[in-house]
Amino acid sequence: MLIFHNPAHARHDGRQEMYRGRLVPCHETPARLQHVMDELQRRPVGALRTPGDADGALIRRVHAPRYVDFLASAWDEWVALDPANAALDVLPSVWPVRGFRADVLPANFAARVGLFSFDAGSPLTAGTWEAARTGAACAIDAARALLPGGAPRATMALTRPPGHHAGPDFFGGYCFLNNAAIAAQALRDGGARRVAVLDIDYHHGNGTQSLFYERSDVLTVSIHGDPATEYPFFLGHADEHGAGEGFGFNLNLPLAAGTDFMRWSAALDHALAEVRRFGAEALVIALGVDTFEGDPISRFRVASADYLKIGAAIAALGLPTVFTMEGGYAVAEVGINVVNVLEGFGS
Ligand code: SP5
Ligand code: ZN
Repeated sequence: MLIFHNPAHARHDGRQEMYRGRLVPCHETPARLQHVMDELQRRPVGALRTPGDADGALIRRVHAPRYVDFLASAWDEWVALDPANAALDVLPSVWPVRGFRADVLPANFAARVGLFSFDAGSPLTAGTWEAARTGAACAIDAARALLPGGAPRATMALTRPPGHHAGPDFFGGYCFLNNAAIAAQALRDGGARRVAVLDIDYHHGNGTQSLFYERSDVLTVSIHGDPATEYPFFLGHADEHGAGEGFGFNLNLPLAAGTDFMRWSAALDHALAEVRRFGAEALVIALGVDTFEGDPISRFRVASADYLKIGAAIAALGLPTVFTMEGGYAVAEVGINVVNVLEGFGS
């Protein structure tokens, strides 16, 4: 296992997210990744690498260029509005919902923050762009390291902020650039004819689904809390099968809050069978460990030891595999749970 870790991750350090009328401390913190790094010191299941420069052209084929430009300049624009803003994070407060126009780029900064986002839980900070861009570099390098001939079998983009909620031109759900989608596209570009993205984060991978919804070359599968009650609420239902060319190439497996490992792993078996049936030549796992029974914002009941079995079940597909780091907010256990998946997968 080759693990590309993001040396700039801690530069993304949000203060607060909006929750039930209050600003509360962010769940998505630098300490999460530090715990994974610490656990990798104790259990060196892979070799650590830092990424090279991000391939900006690839990022701009996955995400809309005007969105990427916005992310790159947002912090400087924010501080230019008022130097006192440097002590605050950027959070959106107005969005173009149904019937509003998204084609006209507003001159107003707050309007552009809303145009390019979908929740008020994902603060953009001084180092967000650097952290996100370096994370995308981890995803690209992790994908490209797999390509020539399939050794190593697996790689990981060990990064934050996470990525799977970020869509073609929006951030949200703590995500800014969709690392799993960028890895999948890099695998396609490198010659894998069919790539599957399997998202096992507690939350539906809405960004990844949207990015590939009309494509048949990338199968997207997500196992997640039922959006009827769970974030991100507005996508992730079982009747979303893909559109146009992509019809039949999206699979959602929503599960009720409270689901235990026995029922969760039945969904995993279903998902893995679909990946096999699709004929994937490479696999991306959007790895969130917020399915953990102790997660403070999620409601599945997966235990730490179960993550070993999850890794082994994924490995049994026998595919070149890129893992990307997504959610998981029981900070002290995030390292154990992530490294359990990698250890279960084997080298
Ligand atoms: C990558 C990822 O896992 N993103 C998840 C984003 C979830 N955002 C909404 C979280 C709602 C927080 N609820 C706070 C409960 C405090 N007790
Ligand atoms: Zn999640």
